[in-house]
Amino acid sequence: MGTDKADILALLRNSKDYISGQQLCDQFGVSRTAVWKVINQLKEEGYQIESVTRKGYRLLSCPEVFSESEIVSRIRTDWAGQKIYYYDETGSTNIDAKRLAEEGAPHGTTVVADKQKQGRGRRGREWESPAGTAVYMSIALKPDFAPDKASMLTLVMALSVAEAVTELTGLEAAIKWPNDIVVNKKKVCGILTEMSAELDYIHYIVIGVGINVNNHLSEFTEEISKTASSLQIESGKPVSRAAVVERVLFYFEKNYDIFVRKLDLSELQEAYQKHLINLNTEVKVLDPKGEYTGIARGISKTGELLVEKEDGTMETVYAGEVSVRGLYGYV
Ligand code: BT5
Repeated sequence: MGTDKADILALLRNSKDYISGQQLCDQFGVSRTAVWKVINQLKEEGYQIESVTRKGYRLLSCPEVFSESEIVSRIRTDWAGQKIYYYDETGSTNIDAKRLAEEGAPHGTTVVADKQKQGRGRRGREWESPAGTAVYMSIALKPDFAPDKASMLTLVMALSVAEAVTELTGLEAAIKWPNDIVVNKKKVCGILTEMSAELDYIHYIVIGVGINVNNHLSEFTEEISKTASSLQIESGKPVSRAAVVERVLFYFEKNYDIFVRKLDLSELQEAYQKHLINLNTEVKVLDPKGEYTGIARGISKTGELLVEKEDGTMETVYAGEVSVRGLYGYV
């Protein structure tokens, strides 16, 4: 039933003209009553669907519905998000995706939630995850490359989110290496990559993405109100969360397939650097072994940040304990 609904929605969305009830029945091999039921369900969810005798149905407007069928009806990828699990509320989509991967879910399986009760950042930090405004999604991957390549996937995802946000909003989405997306110097997205592996074998990888889409400033806690923002705050317009999910999966699939060809970032470096914040400007590297400043010169093809020190030597900065700041404030 779920799929029928998504399929019918997709057909209505992609058609400018009326689609007759008969056409829907034939296409999906279901009865008139079944079609009528689905149309009514969609109307209840807030879709405005016009029905005209002898002509059929036409979709007039899609509200900001965030549901399994709204997302599934948009997806046009080969493998990323081909299977979607949608929850109104969950603990953490990363934990769900890990469980599904353990249970044998295929490569590309994606979990999306409207709200998380235990949204997590890196190293046990919290990810604020209120209902109704943001995207929380996690994609499970089952690659056959070595575990030492996995950290590059955070960068592949960061690039994909930056491309999706730029396309949907026209905003300049910048990547704060390695795992934040920043608009106008405020964090709108964080990425958490987790892996289950043996020394030389990956069981699965889960990449979790939290994107503040339609949050208002008042929805952020005091703690992050100065550093966080949302796509709506920055663009002045509400953005469809289902479209965000679809575009992120679309770009991720494209970029991942490019990445696996060489198992490095050489073919994505240029696109990545276009979005890289602080490129060719001064940054401070907060290395536990000692802080230093230098000029960010881009990323290496294995995903490290390259920082040119005053004496002209190039430092290779590995993600992990190190964090990088512009000289002023969070970015
Ligand atoms: C991250 O960690 O930025 C990774 C966040 C990943 C969240 C996604 S949501 C779907 C999936 N399921 C999960 O449970 N997690 C993933 P980190 O770099 O450690 O940044 C965390 C810090 O960002 C916090 O300590 C806050 O300062 C700030 N922060 C928390 N919530 C935020 C929000 N909604 N928007 C902007 N900043 C936030």
